[in-house]
Amino acid sequence: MPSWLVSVIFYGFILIWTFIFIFRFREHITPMTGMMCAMTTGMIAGFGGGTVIAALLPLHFLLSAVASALLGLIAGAAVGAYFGLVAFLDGALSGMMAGMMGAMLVAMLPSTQWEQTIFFGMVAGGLFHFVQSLMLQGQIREERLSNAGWAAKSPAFMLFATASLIFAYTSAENVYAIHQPNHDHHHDGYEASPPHNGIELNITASDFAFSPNTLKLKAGTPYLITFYNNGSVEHDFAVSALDIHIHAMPGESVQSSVTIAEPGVYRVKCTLPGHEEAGMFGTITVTDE
Ligand SMILES: [Cu+2]
Repeated sequence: MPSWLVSVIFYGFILIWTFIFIFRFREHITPMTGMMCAMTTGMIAGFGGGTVIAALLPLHFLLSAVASALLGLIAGAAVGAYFGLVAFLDGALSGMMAGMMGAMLVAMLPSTQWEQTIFFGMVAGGLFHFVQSLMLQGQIREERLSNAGWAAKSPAFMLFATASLIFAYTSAENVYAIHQPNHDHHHDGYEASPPHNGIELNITASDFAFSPNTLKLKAGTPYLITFYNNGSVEHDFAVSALDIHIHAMPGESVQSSVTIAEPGVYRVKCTLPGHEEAGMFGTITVTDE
C-alpha cells in the first residue's frame, strides 16, 4: 500500500471518529470543549492533510494550498457547527490557517524530506487527537459512556489505532521515492558506456531551468556532458531528434558522451510533466566543423 493512502486513512479515521463521537454526544459536551475540539480537529485535518496534498501535487502549489486550507476549514467548521457561531468560526479559521501552513511547509522543504515531514505531522496529529479524545470522553457521564461501544470510550483503542496506522505508514511503500535520489537507478545506460575523452560541457538543471540553455556545438566532435541536477525534483536533459536523454535525480550528476553528426538547431527539454512549460527548454546549435 502506498504511504499516502495510509496517511489518508489515518486522518480519515481521526475525522470520522471525532464527527461520530460529537454527533452522538453533542448535548453533553460543553461549548468550551466543543470550541477546543473544532480548533483541534481543524488544525489536525488542515495541517496533516496539507502536508499530504502538497506532497502529492508538487507542481501545483496554489492548488494544494487552497485545497488544504479548504480541508481544514471544512473539518473545523463542521465540528464547531454543533456548538454555535463562535466555535464554527474558530474551527474554520484555525483549520484554514493550519491547512496553508501544512502545504507551505512541504513546499519549502526539499522533496527528499516530505515522507518524514508527513510522518511528524501524523505523530503530532495522533497525539493531539488522543488528548482531544480524552477530553471528550471526560465530558460524558460514565453511565452514558458505558452504554457506548469500545471504539467511543476506550483510550487504549484510540492509542492502538493511531499508533498502528503510524507504524503502517513507516513500513508502507515510499511514494515520494520518485523524487528521491535512487543510487541503483542512475547508472543504467550511462555507467555502462564509460565517458571517454571529449570536450567537457557542464549543464545544470534547477527548478525549472537549464543553465546554460543555449549551446553552440560542432558537428562530428565528441563532447562529454556532465548534467548536474541542482533542483529538488528529478530532471532530464533530452533532445528527442538526437536520441539524447540524460536523467538525474536531485543532487545527482550524470555524465554522457555525445557526438552530433548533423548540423542544425535542436530543441532541448526536460521531459518530466510540466517542466518544459515551466521553463526547462533550450536549444543546441550545431555547425559544420
Ligand atoms: Cu525537469
